[in-house]
Amino acid sequence: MKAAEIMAKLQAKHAEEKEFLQAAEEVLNSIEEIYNQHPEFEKAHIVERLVEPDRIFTFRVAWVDDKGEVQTNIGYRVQFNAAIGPYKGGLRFHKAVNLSMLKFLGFEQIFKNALTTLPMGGAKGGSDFDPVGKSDAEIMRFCQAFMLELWKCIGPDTDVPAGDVGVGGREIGYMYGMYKKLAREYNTGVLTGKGATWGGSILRPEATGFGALYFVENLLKEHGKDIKGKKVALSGFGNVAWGAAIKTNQLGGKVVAISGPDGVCELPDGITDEMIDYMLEMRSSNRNKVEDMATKFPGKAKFTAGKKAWSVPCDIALPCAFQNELSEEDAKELKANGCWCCCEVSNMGCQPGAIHFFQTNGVYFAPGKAVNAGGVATSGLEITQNAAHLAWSGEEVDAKLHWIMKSIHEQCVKYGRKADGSIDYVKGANVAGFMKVATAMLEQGIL
Ligand code: 2IT
Repeated sequence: MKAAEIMAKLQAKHAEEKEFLQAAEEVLNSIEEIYNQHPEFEKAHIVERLVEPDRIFTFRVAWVDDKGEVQTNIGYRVQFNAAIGPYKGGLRFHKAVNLSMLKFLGFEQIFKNALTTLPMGGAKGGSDFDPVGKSDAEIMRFCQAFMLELWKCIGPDTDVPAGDVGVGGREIGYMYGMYKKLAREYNTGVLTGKGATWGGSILRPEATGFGALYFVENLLKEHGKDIKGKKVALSGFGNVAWGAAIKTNQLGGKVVAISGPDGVCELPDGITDEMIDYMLEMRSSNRNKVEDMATKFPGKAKFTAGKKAWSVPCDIALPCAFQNELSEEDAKELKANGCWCCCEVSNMGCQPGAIHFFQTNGVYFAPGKAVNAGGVATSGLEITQNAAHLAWSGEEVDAKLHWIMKSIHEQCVKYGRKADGSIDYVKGANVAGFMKVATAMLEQGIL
């Protein structure tokens, strides 16, 4: 196969789907070499089948806001690939959600889930519902209306959604309640990210951020370095940045920045436990303003409107917010200010030009599908606990998460080691994930 030819066909077919095409191009370029060493892949048209989702559900979601007015949104579930297990992946509620965004996220999820070592296929869903400024009652009504359609598409052995941007424990609770009401089935394994008293795994809320820092630890160790005393710039202030901030502090790093759509908060003395707790309040307020941190902690957090976290000098940059949030210009600014490591925690957080710049200018770079896989991996552990009707201790979950992140790092090294000894983590993650899924597809016939 020629990656460029397949991409040209995809571009012609799905010209509007920019994010999906970007995600597909990165994977196809990475796997081209190994693919062509396996004529059986070519014969079975593995790649041509892999880039088309198994099925896509779209549906109308109508609900009534606090003023009594009717609102209409679109809901989606993209079931991308189930070669290695039931569909698994989050739900995103954000005003910019469209099919391209969910296809890119579902496609990434296939390879990420394969890297976790657990048997989970790839999926993603969500809605163009905008949580900003919504009351708790509006969030509940929207989640219930969304589940009125989604419940028929999912199930503990078919498709298990979880949270993503705009969907946290509160939203999962409202959706789970409605699922039980509609399906009259009480199997907790239908959604992950549940509350710890009703089937949720301990550490699932922290898992994406914790797992990311365990990956960073492995990467630094591989290069004879460690995180102690290093300055870490985080973007966002949501669930992922929150977990990353806690673990950075625990490992002896210093969080020097968090950010939001409104600007950046510089943290000259690092982030305290109180400030970390306040991140949760900022998120649940649905105001979407990082400036609130500076208002609450004057002197400790310095807010600058319109600037990104990447303007703050750091050793390690961790994008934790949204796709394409770090541009080539940002990468150059980071490097000029002394940054020498960037690990994507958000999905596809870096633009292709930024990745290229990092890789060709001596900045260690690792992609989201490896770095942030601890989140979905712990969702997988939640499914296991639900299936066995038991709950593991925090120590047990954390030990498994450690092992999984170490194993993901090893897979990246195995498939990403270059002739000069350096490691291409993008190639490593894509090839490792792809080989597992492609082999499963091959063994299961033409479908
Ligand atoms: O992007 C992701 O991996 C997630 N949003 C978590 C998905 C999950 O099923 O836990």
